[in-house]
This record gives sequence, structure tokens and C-alpha cells, in this order.
Amino acid sequence: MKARATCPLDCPDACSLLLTLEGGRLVRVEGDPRHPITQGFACGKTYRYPERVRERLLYPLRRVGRKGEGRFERVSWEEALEGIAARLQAILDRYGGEAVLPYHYAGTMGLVENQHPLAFFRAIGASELLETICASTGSAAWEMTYGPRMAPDPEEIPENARYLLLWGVNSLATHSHLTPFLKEAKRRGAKVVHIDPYANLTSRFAHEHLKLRPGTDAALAYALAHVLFREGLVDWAYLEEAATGVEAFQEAAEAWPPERAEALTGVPAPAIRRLARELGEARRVFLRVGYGMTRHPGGGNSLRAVLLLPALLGAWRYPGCGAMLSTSGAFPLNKRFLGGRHLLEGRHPHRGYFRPNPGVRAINMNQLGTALTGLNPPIRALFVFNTNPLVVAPNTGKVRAGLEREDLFTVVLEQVMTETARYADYLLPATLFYEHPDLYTSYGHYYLSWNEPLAEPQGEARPNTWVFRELAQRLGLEEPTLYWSAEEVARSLLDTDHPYLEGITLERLKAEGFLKLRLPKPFLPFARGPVRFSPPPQVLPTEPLPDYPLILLTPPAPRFLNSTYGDVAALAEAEGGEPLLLIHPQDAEARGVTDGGLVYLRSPWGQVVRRARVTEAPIPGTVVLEGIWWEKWAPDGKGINHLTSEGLTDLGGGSTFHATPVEVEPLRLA
Ligand SMILES: Nc1nc2c(c(=O)[nH]1)N[C@H]1C(S)=C(S)[C@@H](COP(=O)(O)OP(=O)(O)OC[C@H]3O[C@@H](n4cnc5c(=O)[nH]c(N)nc54)[C@H](O)[C@@H]3O)O[C@H]1N2
Ligand SMILES: Nc1nc2c(c(=O)[nH]1)N[C@H]1C(S)=C(S)[C@@H](COP(=O)(O)OP(=O)(O)OC[C@H]3O[C@@H](n4cnc5c(=O)[nH]c(N)nc54)[C@H](O)[C@@H]3O)O[C@H]1N2
Ligand SMILES: [Mo]
Repeated sequence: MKARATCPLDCPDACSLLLTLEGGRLVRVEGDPRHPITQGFACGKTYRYPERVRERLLYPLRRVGRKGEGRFERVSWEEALEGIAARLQAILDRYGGEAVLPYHYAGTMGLVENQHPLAFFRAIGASELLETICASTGSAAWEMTYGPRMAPDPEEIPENARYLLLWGVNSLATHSHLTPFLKEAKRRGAKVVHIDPYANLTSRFAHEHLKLRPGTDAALAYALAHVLFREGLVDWAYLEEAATGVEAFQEAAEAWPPERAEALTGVPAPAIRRLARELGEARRVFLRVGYGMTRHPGGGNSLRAVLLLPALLGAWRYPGCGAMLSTSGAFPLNKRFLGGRHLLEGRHPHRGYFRPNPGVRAINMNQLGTALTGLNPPIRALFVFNTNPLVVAPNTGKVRAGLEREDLFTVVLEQVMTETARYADYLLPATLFYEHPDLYTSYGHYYLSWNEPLAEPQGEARPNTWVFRELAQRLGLEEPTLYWSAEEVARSLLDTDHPYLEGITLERLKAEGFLKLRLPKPFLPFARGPVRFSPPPQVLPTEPLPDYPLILLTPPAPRFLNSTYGDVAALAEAEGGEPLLLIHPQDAEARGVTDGGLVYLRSPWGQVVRRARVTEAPIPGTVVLEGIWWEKWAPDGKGINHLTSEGLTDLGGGSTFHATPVEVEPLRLA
């Protein structure tokens, strides 16, 4: 049987896939030719989805070995659920809800399986997890500047955009279904410029690649603005109509002539002048920015400075032009009951490690290690779903110390035996995207979609929401939204009068699979603003440390999706077989590092061993490790987040994955 389903993974593309199933098992994945964004192709990793779940978890398991050892015995669902409910009830009775922490992210982007389990935790008054590992800095920066995250419609780019500025994004790898639209614009004459600390797939697509030092984007943006103001290339008519606070911004830009920016960013002043003039002439600029530049201590300010450039140019007046960070703000769903948000009304999550009363204790997910090892009163029960924190969260050493605590009760819902799953007291098998119903938005286009289950769950796998409904029943919880089916959740989400959702019903989604939001045509989300230039962004560069003079970037690998697919040997092979440290010849030579040699990579938070690849790809002073590899592929069996810190960004409490000061030293075998 062949049928359609939306890819559930955390990627802007939210592809429509054609799945071939034999006896309920997935054997083949293709792109849906009917979907205007998917355009009939699936990415190189998604073709391999069947391989990723060949060895999946099929039955509930209970730990028999030491924590982390990965030895389990099979138990029935009844035993597992009774055992979990009893332990949880005892913790709730003795310590109250805040001793419980759900840790979750976006293993599936389906709104039901991603968010609705939270209703259970809100009903028991658990600690709230602040979802900050990825997009919170970007969202905060965008919201301060423009409001909701909306972007030009990708389908309108080719006809309209004359200049494509790909800034801090490897979009050919991480948003690959944008590529056909970029290619078509390029074919019609648009110039393509990539701005990034290292050369990757996207630089090779661009006409020009400007390498800048990490964390210096605000200075580069100011220098571009400096030239635009000085040379009369700013669209004052647009600014007068749409913007506030321009004066103070212009004053701040005065202080950044290209020569000063060159000294900080490493981008030559003549290249800055040329880029500014070209942008000023083109005006019809499409800017794709990534979250990469936000994963720095000053990342929120960096992104704000960059986001203001299309406003200076008046680019938002033109279809397909302006800036794209995410399209997610255009989906006007009614989220009041999703994940029991209404249960938080009047109770405000607080940041930090104190006990707000009558609030809810809130925990920043970038500080999981500290939350599990240094929090008072302690977390005593941890529920992990849709995420693999042992390898994706910062400061693995601390996270591991937390997961090793004998007095911590850990329940993991997973599809495969991840590193985190090994630390579970109970490990529960989760369904795959074609085995459960769900509603999907996108952060790279404007189609909403619905997945109808295409097969019975294999083995005894169950959806996340099923597990929490069963637990709610056993705890005697009465909150009605806990027991909603996926369809009831979806109907509640679609229950709004917003014009973008006019005529979009669950029935139509079920019949057609996906539907485009009813956006105005052309889509000009900020043609009239509002654009807030104030406060003027600050320049807060990422600094190395005296003993750690290099900055390590850990951006996504093209063939993994965060840690998902990390167990597929063919994909690991295609990525080089093991994680490779990209180091510039100057930095290599200064340290006696040779191409292909093993090196120690040290940060203030940990140490790993990697094989070096000496290459001119990164700007000197910056080293790069692509991808969140499964630990088993590394020479020392240690994941990359052994090196990263729990440090937070300037806006939104986000992660600082690309700001790690490190030193590299050749490993000499005795
Ligand atoms: N193939 C693949 N696709 C993915 C993912 C994946 O793991 N693999 N992950 C998905 C997820 S969860 C997300 S959030 C998105 C990833 O979203 P993004 O973070 O937008 O990912 P990238 O497109 O790799 O962009 C990051 C880029 O930022 C650069 N960078 C780092 N620091 C700086 C800086 O200070 N300034 C500038 N200008 N650039 C900097 C890095 O070198 C890298 O090229 O992609 C999604 N798509
Ligand atoms: N050093 C460094 N670390 C990073 C990043 C970086 O750039 N550098 N990027 C960060 C970013 S942007 C993100 S978004 C995070 C992502 O980190 P995670 O959200 O942890 O993403 P994945 O590693 O893909 O893990 C998702 C897990 O969810 C499981 N899963 C999928 N669907 C379901 C389901 O329906 N039910 C259950 N129970 N499980 C399911 C999958 O099997 C998989 O193991 O990592 C962050 N970590
Ligand atoms: Mo992400």
C-alpha cells in the first residue's frame, strides 16, 4: 500500500511523503509530487527512515541493570503503567508536583504528540520546562522587531527577489525544500551571497561567501547600515510609514564604518561597501537567516541587527522579499487548550531556581544538568519524550551525573534505543508518525496538514498521549482535556475565526492531506510594518578565553536531523564515518595538528577526542564539528555536548551551542 503522510521531523520543510507499507511496515519513502513545496523529492536522510527504525523499541521495558547500562526486562503495559503511577503518586504525596519534570522537545512536530502530553503535567502541577534549546532567542529577537514570526511566501520568491542573502544559515542542508525556489530566482538573475563563519553546501551554491567571526553579526549589520545611510540607499518612505526608533539606530550605525567592522568581523571593508551598495540597488532582497547566529551570548542582539536590514531597504514592500526566520507565526491556531495551557492561566512560570508561590517552578531546558544535580527542592521524577537530552543538551557531563542519580525516577518514551533511553527506569515504546494521527504546521512554508494513521502500531508501541491518558486515569485526574482524542485536540486548534483558516476544517484536511493557509496574495506581512528599531541592537561579540583561544561551532550535519538518523550506518558513513573537526591550516600549524590526526578538544566544561580535517573552510580562529552524532561513532565514544555550556543568550534564555571556547592539541599515542 502507498499512502501520504507528513514528515514529523524538526525541519522547516514539513514534507508531504508517499510511504510504501508492506504488512504495516515501512519499506519505502518518496516525496509527494502533489505538494508545492515538497515537489516530489524527499531529502537524503528521509529516504533512509525505514533503516532508522529497523531496530525499534517494541515493548515496555523495566531497568534491571545499573543506570545507563542499558539492561532491561520486558514487562506488560499494565505492569509498567501501574509501576509508574504508584511511584509518581508517592512522589506527589510526599513532595508535590514540582518534584516532577517533563523533558521534551521536537522529535515529532505533530502538535498533538508534541504538546498535548503537557496537559498531564500541568494537571499535576509539575515544574514547567521552558522550551529554549532551539528557537527561543530567535523568536524573542523577531518579536521585539516585527511581532509574530511571518516571512515571505517561498512560492513568491523566484518571480520577485533580485538578491538572495543567506545569512548564518546552511539552508541547502537544513531547509532543502527552499532550494528549488532559490535556484529558480538565481536562474532568473538574482545574486546569491552567503554570510557564515565556515564554507558549507550553501556557500558553494552562492556567488559569493563572506566569512565572518562568530558572534560578530551585529557589527557587520551596522556597517552595512552605515553605508546605506551615508550613501542615500535607505528607503525613507517605507521607514516613515512602517518603522519606529530609526534615529537612535542610525546614530548607532554611525559608529560602525566598514573599517571598524572589518577589525571585529574579519570581513574586508571593501566587501562590506560593495555588499551594501548592491543591496541598496537591488531593494528586492530575500534574506534567509538561521538560528545559528542566535546560539551565542549576544545572539538575540545579533539577529535583531540583521533583521533590520530588509526594513532599511524597504524590501518588505515586494512579494517574496523581506526576511525569513520562520513562518510559524502565520498559523493562527487556537492553542488555549493545547497541552492544557488553560491550566496555567493565572499561574505564571518563573525563570530560575527559586520557588515562586503561587506560581509554577520553571526550568530552562538548557540547564537540565544543573536542574538534576543542583536544584532545591530536587527533581525526583523525570519524564523524557520526543528528545534525546543525553546527547543534545549542553554539558553532557552534568546531564549524565543527573541521570545517574539512584533516587531519580526516570521514564523515557522512545522509538529507538538512544543514549538517553539507557538511563530509563521504565522505557516505553513510542509509535511512528504513520501509526498515530496528528496535525502539523511548518516553519518554512504555509501548509497545514493532517496525518491519518496508516498502520497499526508495531509490537506494543503507543502514542505519547495514550501513555499520559492511562497515567491520568490511574492517578484519578478529572481534567477533561487530558482525555481528548487527537481529533478533539485538532478541532479545538482549528476553532478560530481567523481569516487565514477560513474554510480549513478537519474534514477537509482528512480528505486532502494538506491545505495552504488562506493568505492574502501576494503575501506582504510587514509591508506596512510595524518595525521596531529601538532599542538599537548591541554589539556583544563572542569571546574566546585565554586558555581556550578558538571558538567551536557545532552546526547541523546535512544527513542527520539533530540526533535522529544518527544510528543509520549509511548516513554516518556518508558524513565521513566519524565526526571530523574542521580546522584552518593556520590554526592547525600553530598547534602541530595534521590532517587525519587525532586531537584532544578541550573546553572549560569537558574534553573529547576527534579526528582533524585541515581545511580552509572555517575562518581562522574558528573550528567546526558538524552534527550531533550518536556517541558510538566518536573515537572516544563521547558526544559533542560534553564541551558545551549551560550559558544562556541575551534574549529568550536560549542555548549558546556555537559559542564554545576551546583549545586543540594533537593526541600523541604512547
Ligand atoms: N539536515 C538537517 N536539517 C536540519 C537540522 C539538522 O540537524 N540537519 N536541524 C533542524 C533544526 S532543529 C533546526 S533548529 C534548523 C537549524 O537551524 P539553523 O541553526 O538555522 O541551522 P543552519 O542552517 O545549519 O544554520 C546554522 C549556521 O549558522 C552558522 N553560525 C554559527 N554561528 C554563527 C554566527 O555567529 N554568525 C553567523 N552569521 N553564522 C553562524 C553555522 O556555521 C551554520 O552554518 O534546521 C533544521 N534542519
Ligand atoms: N551542540 C549542539 N547541540 C544541539 C544543537 C546544535 O546545533 N549543537 N541543536 C539543538 C537544536 S536546534 C535542537 S532542536 C535540539 C534537538 O534535539 P532533540 O529534540 O532531542 O532532537 P533529536 O535528537 O532528533 O531527538 C528526538 C528524539 O525523539 C524521538 N521521537 C520522535 N518521535 C517521537 C514520538 O512520537 N514519541 C516519542 N516518545 N519520541 C519520539 C526520536 O526517536 C529521537 O530520539 O538539539 C539541540 N542540540
Ligand atoms: Mo532546532
